[in-house]
Amino acid sequence: MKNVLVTGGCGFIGSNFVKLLVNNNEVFPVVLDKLTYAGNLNNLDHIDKNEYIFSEGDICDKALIDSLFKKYKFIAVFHFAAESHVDRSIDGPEEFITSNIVGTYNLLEVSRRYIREIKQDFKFVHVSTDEVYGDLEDGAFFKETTPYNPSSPYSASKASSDHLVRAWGKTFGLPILITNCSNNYGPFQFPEKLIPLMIINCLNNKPLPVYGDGKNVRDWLYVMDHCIAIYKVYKNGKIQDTYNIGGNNEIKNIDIVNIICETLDELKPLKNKTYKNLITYVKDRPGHDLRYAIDSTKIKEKLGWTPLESFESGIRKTINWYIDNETWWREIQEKKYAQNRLGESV
Ligand code: NAD
Ligand code: TDX
Repeated sequence: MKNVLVTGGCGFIGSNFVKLLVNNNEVFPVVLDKLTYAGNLNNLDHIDKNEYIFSEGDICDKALIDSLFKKYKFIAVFHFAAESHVDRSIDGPEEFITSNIVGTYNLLEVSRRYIREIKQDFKFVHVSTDEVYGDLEDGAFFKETTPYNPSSPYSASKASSDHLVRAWGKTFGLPILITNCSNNYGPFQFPEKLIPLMIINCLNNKPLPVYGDGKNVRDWLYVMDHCIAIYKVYKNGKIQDTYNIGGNNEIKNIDIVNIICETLDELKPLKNKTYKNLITYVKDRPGHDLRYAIDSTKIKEKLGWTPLESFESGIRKTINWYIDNETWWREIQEKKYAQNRLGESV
């Protein structure tokens, strides 16, 4: 089997994607991950250790990337590695500039030199976000042609990386593909993000911090549906093209929190009260985009992708996963992140 490089394969989406590759059994994943606070080797525990190779390292380390390319002769790169949390990018943007922009540049440079020498089929799949398009007015949807208008240091760094990837495609003929996806949720998501943070705070009987008035809208997609879409783009996407991926699930933050509370009221009932009593409105996130919504027509029509999971089934699966995997998140709480507020500073 031919090898592919999966950067950030110990993170939330990357580890779900490694699982998909192993199930598909068409290419062999080599995971490169720096194991930042968000990277967790436990995320790969449920996968047979013979089915992937793990290399600890930084995408900013060009010599390391070069040696991995020489050793494993990759036919593709799936580039997930990034600093991924908007709140942390407000507290400290530097890592976002380094990993998301410089790291992507390094991967592109090694890739282009490598294909010039090796002359084999190769694809560079860059995993990006709908946040590059910025705030969206009511009734509109992000299309692949929507101009970039990022609001946070995180989304600006992802926008920069997208521009670099496109430039390497146009100028050097690197066979690139870009995906821009909406908010993911599901197993192994680090509990700094809205959905796992709210589930775990409920389970710990802690306040549920809703930013601003809770009316900000995100378009939610179950993580495995995102992974399946990326794989379809890899297999059948048109080289140099971009594909938007979304769940067609526009939901206000406060409605998400209410759904989580109601589901937990049923699955883990409290005596004579509801989890909704824990809801607490807090100061808004600086630069908080009001609405995101994706138009996924292109990937649906050109590649026949459609999400398998409804929000109702996906959120129930996710809540059950966090109930069943307390050891996973307790270890994170004890060693890495105690779920305190981030990203308030301006
Ligand atoms: P995550 O924070 O859970 O995981 C990121 C992983 O990248 C971690 O394992 C971390 O250790 C690794 N990493 C970070 N910097 C690195 C470096 N310099 N070198 C090597 N490894 C490094 O993030 P996620 O939510 O899984 O997101 C993965 C990708 O998908 C990101 O590029 C993100 O922008 C994109 N994306 C995320 C979402 C979402 O809703 N989570 C939506 C669309 C796109
Ligand atoms: O405690 C919270 N309270 C709250 O109201 C947190 C953590 C978030 N929020 C709000 C802010 C957002 O409107 O919930 C919404 C979702 O927030 P996050 O989970 O932090 O995600 P978001 O900022 O939308 O970005 C996510 O989706 C796009 C990922 O973190 C990105 O990596 C991805 O690109």
